[in-house]
Formats: sequence, C-alpha cells, structure tokens
Amino acid sequence: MTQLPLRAALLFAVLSACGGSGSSSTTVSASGATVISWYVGATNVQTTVKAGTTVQWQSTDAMAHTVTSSATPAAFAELQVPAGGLSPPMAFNTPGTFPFFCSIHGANVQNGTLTVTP
Ligand SMILES: [Cu+2]
Repeated sequence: MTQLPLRAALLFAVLSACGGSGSSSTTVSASGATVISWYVGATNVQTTVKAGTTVQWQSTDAMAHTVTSSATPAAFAELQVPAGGLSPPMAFNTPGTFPFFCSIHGANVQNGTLTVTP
C-alpha cells in the first residue's frame, strides 16, 4: 500500500480547502488510532493490528461509506463513514480475523480484512 501517504496528503489538502462547510464529519483521528483508507475501489484491504488497538476508517474519495462485518452473525456493529470523514473509533480487543465491506457500494468494489493479533 505505497499509495497511502499520497492519499493522506491529498485528503489533507481537500480538507484544508473546504473547512467551514458545516458538515458534522469527524476529521480528527482518535489518539493512537490506526486509520484505514476507505474508498470505492479499495479491495482486499489487509490491515493487522494488535489487540486493544483503536481503528477508524477514513473516506478518502469524498463519498459516504459503511464498514460492515462480512461475518454471520456480524462481528461488530456497522460503522458509518461520512463523506470525506472518519468513522467513529472502534477498539478491537479480541484477537481474530474480521472481514468487512461497504454496504453502500458493495463488496465487489470495497472489501477488506482486519486481523487482530494477541
Ligand atoms: Cu462505499
């Protein structure tokens, strides 16, 4: 994922250019959170964190998304990712493998797996 720094830089530029829109989007990541870029076309996104890590998904294409568990039953409650903003922070405290997708755009164009290690 060598594009991540570039995406982050582009997002920062976008956010800086449109401040004061009145949007309630969360634009500041939680302290120490691992932030996953989440956009249409983000497929097979693989992220590994240690148990206890707070994770947030960030819309980097200015579109609203969800982070929805692919497991049955769902491994976690669906998160909303506001357009250009961040999902609420969620702490993953239990080791395991957590596949997810976007219920707005579909698993074909947005899917990934979060692996939580002990
Ligand atoms: Cu989406």
